[in-house]
Amino acid sequence: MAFTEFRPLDEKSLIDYIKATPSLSSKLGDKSDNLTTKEVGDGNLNFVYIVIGASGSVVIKQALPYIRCIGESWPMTKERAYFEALALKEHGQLCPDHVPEVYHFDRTMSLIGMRYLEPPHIIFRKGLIAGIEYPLLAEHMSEYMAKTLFCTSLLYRTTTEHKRAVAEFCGNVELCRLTEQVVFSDPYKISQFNRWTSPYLDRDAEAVREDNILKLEIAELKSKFCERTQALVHGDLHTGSVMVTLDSTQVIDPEFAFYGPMGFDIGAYVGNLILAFFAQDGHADEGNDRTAYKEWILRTIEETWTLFYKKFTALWHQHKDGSGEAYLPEIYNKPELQKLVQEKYMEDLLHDTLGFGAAKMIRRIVGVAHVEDFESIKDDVKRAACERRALEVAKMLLKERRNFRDISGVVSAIRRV
Ligand code: ADP
Ligand code: SR1
Ligand code: MG
Repeated sequence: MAFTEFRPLDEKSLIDYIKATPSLSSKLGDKSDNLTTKEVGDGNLNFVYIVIGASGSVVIKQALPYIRCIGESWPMTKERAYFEALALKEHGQLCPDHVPEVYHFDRTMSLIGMRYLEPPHIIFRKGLIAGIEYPLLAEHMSEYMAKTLFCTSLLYRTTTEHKRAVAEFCGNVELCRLTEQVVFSDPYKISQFNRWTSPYLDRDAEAVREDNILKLEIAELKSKFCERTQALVHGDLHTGSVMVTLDSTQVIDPEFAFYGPMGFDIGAYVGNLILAFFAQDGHADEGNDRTAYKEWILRTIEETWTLFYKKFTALWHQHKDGSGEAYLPEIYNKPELQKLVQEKYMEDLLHDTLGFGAAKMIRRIVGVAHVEDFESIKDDVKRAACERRALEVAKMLLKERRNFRDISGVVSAIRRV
């Protein structure tokens, strides 16, 4: 069977596709008649199949021309698969230990074949709900963010290389526009897509829509999101985009990738950890009050930023005489000036991280797409109480982010709520 034009696959036609595609069939062993396939997509947008053969496995991800969790009434370009494959390859080259290998990409079919992250890998968000500690996670995530963000920025690249890459990823405009809508616009106005734990949070949602200072701040962040091409960001780096075991951390799902502010990625990740922190009281029971786990989450936030800072500035130091054109060595050659420049850069980045992180928290409480951390709390009253505390912290971080000088101050502020 030829696949010369786009068609949505199912568990059966997928087998024909694999048999006709050597880069996939070669991963699965000889007896390609004995393949098992299972659709496991629990994300918001796409279809994901696990395929197991006699001596290997692959994951096949296909984008259909709409948003899966809403349905065909919300069309969305299937070209998102192209940008996901491009970002997986680019980030995978920079940080192969933490990005699954791409085996195959078919632009016509909007289809990616990649490494199957086999059990015991689970989605990190599910681990957070279950209360599992991951000892290497901060080390791994800080490495992923430091390498991918530093090496795609002007601290490492020439302006010519950078502009060419920016131009390519400008093509992912529809996914960026989706984020503009659901993160920076809808939560601040009446929208048919918004929802929240009603009636308990009705007043809270209304307060977001009536808060002028919040609107001032979110406008500034939206402008940065749309206008700043600082690095190739993942674009959707929440805890559902990370798969983990106790010793492996893998970042999946960069279909929202584009050249944007670094703080959008770090903020998405940290913001989702803060959401997980506030959800813990809803998961507590007689056997486990989750106090120790909440401390682990706070420690993870602090270690992630601290290690990221260390690794990012180490890369900067290592490449200070390289081809990056942001701070030319002829001008910034004095150690005291380099220190000044780095401190300013990293402080601005912390403020962006807090701002974007807060925006990502707010959208998950009063916007269209919610998180399992809260959704799995069955008691509405309990869930609303957890969500309200998270919302209050997010509003504070968004408005007061410039007053924080380091991550320990942020963690203390979260603990005080
Ligand atoms: P979406 O783009 O719809 O958000 P995701 O990329 O997040 O889709 O994938 C949806 C689900 O499929 C994940 O939550 C995970 O359970 C599973 N999955 C995705 N990629 C892999 C992979 N490489 N290995 C194993 N499971 C995967
Ligand atoms: C309709 S919004 C769906 C959301 O899911 C994705 O993971 C992105 O976060 C997007 O905003
Ligand atoms: Mg996803």
